[in-house]
Formats: sequence, structure tokens, C-alpha cells
Amino acid sequence: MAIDLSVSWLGVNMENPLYNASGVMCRSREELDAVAASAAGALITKSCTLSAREGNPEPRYATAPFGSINSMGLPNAGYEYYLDYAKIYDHASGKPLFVSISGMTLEENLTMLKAFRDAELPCLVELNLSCPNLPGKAQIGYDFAASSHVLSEVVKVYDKPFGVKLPPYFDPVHFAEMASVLNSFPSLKYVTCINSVGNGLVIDIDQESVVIKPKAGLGGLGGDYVLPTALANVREFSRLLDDKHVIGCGGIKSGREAFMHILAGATAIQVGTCLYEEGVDCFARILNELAAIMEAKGYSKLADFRGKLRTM
Ligand code: IRO
Repeated sequence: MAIDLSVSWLGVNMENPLYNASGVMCRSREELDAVAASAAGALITKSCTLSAREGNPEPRYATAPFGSINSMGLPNAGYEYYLDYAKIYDHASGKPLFVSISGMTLEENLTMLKAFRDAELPCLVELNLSCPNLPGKAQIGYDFAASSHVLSEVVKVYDKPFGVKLPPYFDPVHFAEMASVLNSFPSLKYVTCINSVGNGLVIDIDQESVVIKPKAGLGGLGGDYVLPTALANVREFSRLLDDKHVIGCGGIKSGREAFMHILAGATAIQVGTCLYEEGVDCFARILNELAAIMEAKGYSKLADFRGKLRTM
């Protein structure tokens, strides 16, 4: 049976739904080129700020027993670097380029959005409302009034379709409250669920120590630790949002988790920890595994099972 993994959404056609999670393999032009040259269906940049940032002191990423912990602290080359990349990127390649934006202030976000708007490039913005690793700075996505304010200012200057990267939520009341905020912005066309589960603590018992330096060892969790939380967020936002896509991110390391995210409602899916650990070859492997699962189940396209999770 021919398996069709293609996805059409936001006016773009992707050969397959899989790409990198922002933060992994996307800080430099070389890394972005490597994702573009891989089997991935799209690519997204590292979240950027107005000026380049070194980020937090190292070590700031560690492999953990069931995933990863990071407190990178938004190291990036500054938005103009990614804008320049978007200018030279081959937008006809069939792999959409997403640009992640995470200003240190609302003003920074608005300045960057205006620059991307004025450049009139066919790239898609993912506004990060959920960086957990900036000492002393709260995640905007956990403050519903602040999120609403940010989005209302954003849509005043940015009239193109865009998306947001959300933190994980853990309470049905919060899913509903955030969904209601997001539903009031028609040009917000997609949400990416989830960012890392913030401020976890991984402990090395041999060393009797934390495993990363920033924030006394606290950092965002990724990988197996977060899969059920990611799936819950994908599922709930898929149900609660009107006419918006959900991008699944969290714990995808094989075709099985890719299938789960799509079954929960994801239009497209991103890989973070597994990509960091395995490199860009993970895309072809995961896609082959996903196609094999679909074949075994008699599905020929993603729409055959997307969002069709059964409940009891
Ligand atoms: O520390 C980071 O750079 C980082 C960011 I901006 C984010 O959104 N999520 C994450 O786990 N790390």
C-alpha cells in the first residue's frame, strides 16, 4: 500500500509532518541547513531575541534517564541572523521555514515581528510564550491576562497568520482558560504543544549533585518524561480551539509516539530531545516507523486517524 505522509495546512504543503523542535539543531545556518537537507518536512529556527545572546553558563543541557533537562537561557544569534537566513532560504524547496521569536520584552517581540512582516517572506512565525529558563522571568503562557495582552498587541502590528508555542498545562480549567484567550485571535492559526516541562530537577546520585549549572540545577524536561503531558495538551487544545491547528511536541522518539500525537489531534509534529541525541537521521527513521504502523493498521494517509483517539 502506498503511504502518503503529506500535510497541507496554512497554505503550505509538507511532504511529511515531522520537523525539529525549536532549540534543537537550529541556532546556526549550518544546523538549519542540515535539517533542511534531512528527511524532515519543515524546519524551525532557535527562538530569537533582538540582540544575540550567549545564554546561561554551561553545562546547560544534560541527558537524563528518561529524557533531557536544559536551561540554555535563550542563546541565539539575534533576530537579524535568522531574518537573513530566511532571505536566502529556498522557499520553493517544499520545506516551510518557521521562525521562532522570543523577545525579552513585548517591545522586542513587536520590533522583530514588524521586521519579519516588512520583509514579506513566506516564512511562518511561532511566538514563544513559554521559555522556562530565564532567571527571574515568568513564562507568559502561565499568565492568561498577560498572554491576552501580548497577543492583542501582536495582532496590531502583525497581520499574517502566526502561531504560539505554549507551556504545558496541567488542569482542565487552565486548558479552557487559555483556549478561550487564543480563540479570540483569528489570525492565530496554530499552537505548538508543548514546550519543555519547566523547572524540573535531575539528580546524579553518584555525584550527589545537580546535572546542569544554571538555576541551581532546575531546567526544562523533555523526552519520555513529558510524553503523556504533551499528549494531553495536544488532545485538549485540539478539542477546545476553533479552526486552529495543533503541532505536537514532546517525547517523540519513534513512529509510535508520532502516531500517538497525530491520533491525539496533531497536524504536524516536532522532535527535540531525540533529535539532540540522535541527530538528523532520526527524521527518516521515525517517518519509516510511522509509515510501517500505518501500513499495519491499513491507513494510507494521516487524515485516516488524525484526532480519532477513542475514549471509553
Ligand atoms: O533555555 C532555552 O533557551 C529554552 C527555551 I527559549 C525554550 O523555549 N524552551 C526550553 O526548553 N529552553
